[in-house]
Amino acid sequence: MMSTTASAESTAVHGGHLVTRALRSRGVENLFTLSGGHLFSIYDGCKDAGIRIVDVRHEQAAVWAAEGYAKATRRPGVAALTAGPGVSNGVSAIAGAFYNRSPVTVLGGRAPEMRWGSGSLQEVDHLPFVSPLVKSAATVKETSQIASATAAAIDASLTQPSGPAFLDFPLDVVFMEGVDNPGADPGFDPGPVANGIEEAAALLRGAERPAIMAGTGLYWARGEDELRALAEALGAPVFLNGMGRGCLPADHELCFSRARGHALKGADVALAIGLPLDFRLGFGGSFGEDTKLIWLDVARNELTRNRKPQVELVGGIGSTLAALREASGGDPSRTAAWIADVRDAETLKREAEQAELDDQRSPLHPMRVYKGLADLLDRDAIVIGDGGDFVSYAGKVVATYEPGTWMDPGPYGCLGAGPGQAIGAKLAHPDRQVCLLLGDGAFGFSGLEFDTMARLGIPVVGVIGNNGIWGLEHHPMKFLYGYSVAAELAPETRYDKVAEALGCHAELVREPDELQPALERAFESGRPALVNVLTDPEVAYPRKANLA
Ligand SMILES: Cc1ncc(C[n+]2csc(CCOP(=O)(O)OP(=O)(O)O)c2C)c(N)n1
Ligand SMILES: [Mg+2]
Repeated sequence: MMSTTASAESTAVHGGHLVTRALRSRGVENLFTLSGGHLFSIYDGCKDAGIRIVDVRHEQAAVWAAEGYAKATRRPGVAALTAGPGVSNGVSAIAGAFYNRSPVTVLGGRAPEMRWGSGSLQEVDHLPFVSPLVKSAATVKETSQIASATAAAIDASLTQPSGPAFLDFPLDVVFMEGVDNPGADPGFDPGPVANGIEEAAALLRGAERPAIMAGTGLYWARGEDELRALAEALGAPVFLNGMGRGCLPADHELCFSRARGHALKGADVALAIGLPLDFRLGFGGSFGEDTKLIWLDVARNELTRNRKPQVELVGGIGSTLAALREASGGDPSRTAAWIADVRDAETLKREAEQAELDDQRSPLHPMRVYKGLADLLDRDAIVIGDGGDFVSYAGKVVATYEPGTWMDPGPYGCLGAGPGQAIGAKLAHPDRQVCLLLGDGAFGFSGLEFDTMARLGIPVVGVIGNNGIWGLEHHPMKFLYGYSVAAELAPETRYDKVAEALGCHAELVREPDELQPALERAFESGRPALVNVLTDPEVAYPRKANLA
């Protein structure tokens, strides 16, 4: 036996060990996967390296679990998918991670290189169909390159702007022996201060009605402290979306949500941080026509063509926010009247919500469910949304207090992301509450992951808003055509019994008064749990646009 790491690393080992050597070097503790023979040597490497194998029931859930882990920690999430259908099953989740900039590394099995083109089982070249959805994609053709290529893929996923990376290993290459090492972990690079600080600071200095809108890129860039300092120095109201939620606590005096439309339209200068000007911002039209827009991100984004910013800042987000604070001086009391105006708009909207939160109807109003949950969730609870209208309501009223504690599918909008993300988040933070909000339609995609939770002892608490329809499609179609097709589900389906059969704690809630005790029992059970709440199909989330 070799006794030192250095000598061990110059000994030939099989490719699976080289993969896990790279994973260890980057602090990876979990491998999310679904079995396939192409992956056996990697599993053998995990066994020796002490990396936990988390085996799920569908490959997309493996990638979503890796993403949930990454979102909860800002560390790399890693999934291993078997050749062919394993990889193609993971594609929707890879696409989601791409639009969420989630640092996920997907390792693929692959038919053997020595027989390539002879018609091996599951022989398909994955690179053409994953390449548009990842930051880097490659096939490792030499055993002696496995550790360095794996480490490079993880490093690429974490480099700002972060995002998924893909690497596949031909069966023969990953089962054979070789010598290779991952090299040093480059660590987090916050990036340089952007050019254009003076121009942007001059706008902010002169602003009477500044506003800040920050998104997912702020979170990945670890910019929350600098955001807070700048907002406080400017006296600017802050709005957050995507993974930006929680980067300023919901109860901070400058954190607003309901007044977003009012404040972004009324702002004379707006600072957009770490978000593309996509449909979530009305393609740039969420800001007023006369609002001067400063746009900051770690890389250029082609969606600035939707609305040309007055100043485009491209650089490290934290460092640039710090430089902006220094250069714009700022006197927060200057904006007191503006803040009071935004506060009024916020309060009005919150008052208008109260009747729905208190609604005592049965089946329940979705808002009533969130009122019940708000009383039970800890400040650092991780809340994950997966569904249509039920989750839109959650996005509106669930308060987020810490970075990395709100997750949804993101702009790619793929239903089914929730259970996997919840598994990854709970493994990352076993001591925190992880609450998974599910539409009944959404449950169908990944509901079998409640088996994974039960089998592996991952106590996520799921809450279904069960309205018996694909609500977000049913209501708009009815509005457009006067009827709806393909948007009906069976009413009152006992998804709780499904979860119970899989080994989870389960509850059915029909009446508002049953909600609180059922939620309490679910959290106290210490087991994965599913609370199936019957909700009113007549309630339609009031939305302006559905598809664009
Ligand atoms: C993979 C995928 N398929 C289809 C859609 C389109 N879609 C968006 S929301 C929605 C309805 C969701 O229904 P449910 O989960 O029951 O939530 P509800 O709207 O009823 O609250 C559908 C089908 C999607 N976003 N993702
Ligand atoms: Mg539904």
